[in-house]
Amino acid sequence: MTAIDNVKEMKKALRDKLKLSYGCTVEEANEAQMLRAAALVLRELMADREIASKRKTRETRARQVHYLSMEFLMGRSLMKNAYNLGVSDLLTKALEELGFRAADVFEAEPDAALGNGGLGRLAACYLDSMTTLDIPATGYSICYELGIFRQRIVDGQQVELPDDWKELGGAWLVIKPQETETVYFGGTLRRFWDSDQLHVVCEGATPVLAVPCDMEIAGYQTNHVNTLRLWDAKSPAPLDMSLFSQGEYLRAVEQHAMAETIAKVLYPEDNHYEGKSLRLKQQYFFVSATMQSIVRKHIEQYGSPLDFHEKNVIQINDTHPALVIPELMRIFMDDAGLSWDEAWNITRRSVAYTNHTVLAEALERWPQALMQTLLPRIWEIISEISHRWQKQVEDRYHDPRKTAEMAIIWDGQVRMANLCVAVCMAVNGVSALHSDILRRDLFRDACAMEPSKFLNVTNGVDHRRWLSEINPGLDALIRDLAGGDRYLMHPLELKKLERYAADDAVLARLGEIKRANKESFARYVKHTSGVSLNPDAIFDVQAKRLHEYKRQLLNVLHIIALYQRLQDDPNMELRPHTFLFGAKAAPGYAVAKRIIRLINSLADQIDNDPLCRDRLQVAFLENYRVSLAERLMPASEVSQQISLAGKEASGTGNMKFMMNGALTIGTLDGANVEMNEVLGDENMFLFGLHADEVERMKREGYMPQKLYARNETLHRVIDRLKLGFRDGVSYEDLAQRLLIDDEYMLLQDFDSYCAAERRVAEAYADARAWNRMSLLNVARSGIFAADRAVAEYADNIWHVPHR
Ligand code: 26Q
Repeated sequence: MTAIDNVKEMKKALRDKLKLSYGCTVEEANEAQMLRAAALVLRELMADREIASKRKTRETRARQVHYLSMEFLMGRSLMKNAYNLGVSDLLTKALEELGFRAADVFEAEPDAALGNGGLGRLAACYLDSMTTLDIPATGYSICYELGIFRQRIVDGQQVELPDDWKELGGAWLVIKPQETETVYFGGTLRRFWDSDQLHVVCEGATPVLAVPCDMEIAGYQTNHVNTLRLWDAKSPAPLDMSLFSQGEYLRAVEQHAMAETIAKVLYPEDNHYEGKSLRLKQQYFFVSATMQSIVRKHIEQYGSPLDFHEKNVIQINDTHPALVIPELMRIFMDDAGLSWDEAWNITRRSVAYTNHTVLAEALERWPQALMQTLLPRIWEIISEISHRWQKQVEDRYHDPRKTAEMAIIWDGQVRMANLCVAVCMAVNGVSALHSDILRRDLFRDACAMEPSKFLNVTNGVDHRRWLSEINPGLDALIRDLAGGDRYLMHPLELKKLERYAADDAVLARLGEIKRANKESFARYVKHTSGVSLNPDAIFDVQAKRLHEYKRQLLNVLHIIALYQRLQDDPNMELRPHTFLFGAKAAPGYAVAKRIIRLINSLADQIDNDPLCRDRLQVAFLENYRVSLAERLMPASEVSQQISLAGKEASGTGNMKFMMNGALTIGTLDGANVEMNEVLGDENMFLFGLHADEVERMKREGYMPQKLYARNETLHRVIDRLKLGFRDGVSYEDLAQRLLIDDEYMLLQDFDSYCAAERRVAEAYADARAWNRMSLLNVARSGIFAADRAVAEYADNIWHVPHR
């Protein structure tokens, strides 16, 4: 097996790769070229291990996990792979000795941003854990040419730019044309009998080639290597006009255009469904290619599809890959010749579904007409599943209302969540509260039919990346106090830090680490955007996608209230407070974009008011992304997790902040509830309605205008929104939205939120007590490691062994 044991070997390997791929010397190379050379060196280390891992899986006839997701938000890989392969120090030294600044080489890598937010980043964290736990697993998605857009702020407003990542980011991809699959769209169905068997074929369909671009995934302290398989779309035939007659020519052009657009771009909507035909094509494209390739490999090894479910489990990340269900049925029946019942039994036992949202607008409902024309055979199979399910529901409930609610096809729409719930062997939510809401509310009646298949697996994050790799100061402290690097494989060992909760020296050191991280983040922000952050101020951070349910606007309302208090009483005691925001808005989400503009208007106002100098600051961090989060988390002191209770399925940013010692101000929503269970009320700042209170108040009639009329502080804040700030932009529209409807109950939670913010400010005044709470947050964050979550999937859903 290829190995690199010292700096000298590493330098030689880098030189060789530079020569091979660029024909240049170290002296001639720039950072980008060196980055590619380093990627090639690490890929070579992984390649042997990957082959060995695959051989072992084959020889032991082990059950394999296939994780299907429309998104994998991988971020950068160089540091991560070097870390997992145990060569990060060697690589850093070698780069420096070759005359490079290692940091510049790492910085040259673009994020592989093939995802929107939580769901995509979760998939990336789970790939790391599955590999580290020695689980034979493969991730599948699309090799989008453009990832999530790059965000720029121009005159306070979001502008979207294309994220052309593949030029350099492609250094990690291995293209495997020999494993190409063909996916068919459209056409018409024809049936015929042949030796007593009914055959279904689709004629005149448009073929699109799916070409694998594989990314190797190294685990930590293991030789096991898994693969992330990203499918690229290609047209089967080159466009050669001279070959075609008139009619064929147009068809060929259309086919070509279809193939070329499928893998073009990631849809930038997060927690919002849009019934675009291209999105459906993307889903079927990657699902069909994936399932064909999995079944093909299975039959190659085992000779028959009948034991497919014993050797394979398909995990689907939300409903986006739900077409696996009819596609597996189709492959088993039409390609492998199984009967409906045979195909059904295998399919049902192979697929498991994770739900990530209860927001009505995020549930996928595809128009029947679109499905019929684009995927005629898939439509037929879904119709049959739907009929059989409906009969089961009727037999059980004899209730037309339930029949309507639980239907898979209804009102000209195909409801993907109901399809998954009807078919899958397991359905799970992503936090205890969210899973309860699924069982009690969204999937209540299906749950009553088969309660044992509704499970919870609380999310987790890759603590090796999100703590150890990005926060070396804290990592060193943990190693000193909690048994060296043991916590990297055993995250619950972080608990050992608790012994030092009363140790002044340790608490002081923790404070110094945070201070140094803040200074380093401030330098970075200064360097990249020109904005000066005051490191003496508390760093109070809300970083996540912009969505009304996440209530960035509530944060803004409080800041305006604080600003008005300062204007009323310029001599008031106010500890320096810096509010940081990072958020992308979906390009078509007008309200979200207005909120971004508002944050920038407010930042500008406060920045230009001498009253606020060194006391109050607001900054909007442009282009929030994985690599920026990696710099931000270690520098954060307050973590804003303030969604309306019942709306945030779990949250994962909350866990990353906690691991890095930030204290949470939050509602009892998603995984915050479980954070509260380990921290107690005394180590976080809770506020706001509980999920059941939200429901009750909505039922009984909620009237935000009354709060506006009665609450003077709130009244003034809302009036200021209407008036706007020094840039002359009025936010009357946002004010009206709050007064008329206030769907996410900002006004209701406003007072309680302001009170919690006051408790934060008071607590911060006592540095020792603050550092103690911070230490306890780090110490108790171990259960939010992805290793724990993946082990639960392995034990309770996949039934596969692990380390
Ligand atoms: C669907 C159809 C058409 C176009 C886009 C979409 C789409 C895309 C992305 C729908 C939803 C998403 C993303 C959802 C998401 O990120 N959900 C988050 O998942 C996290 C991981 O479980 C949770 O922690 C968050 O609470 C949840 O909001």
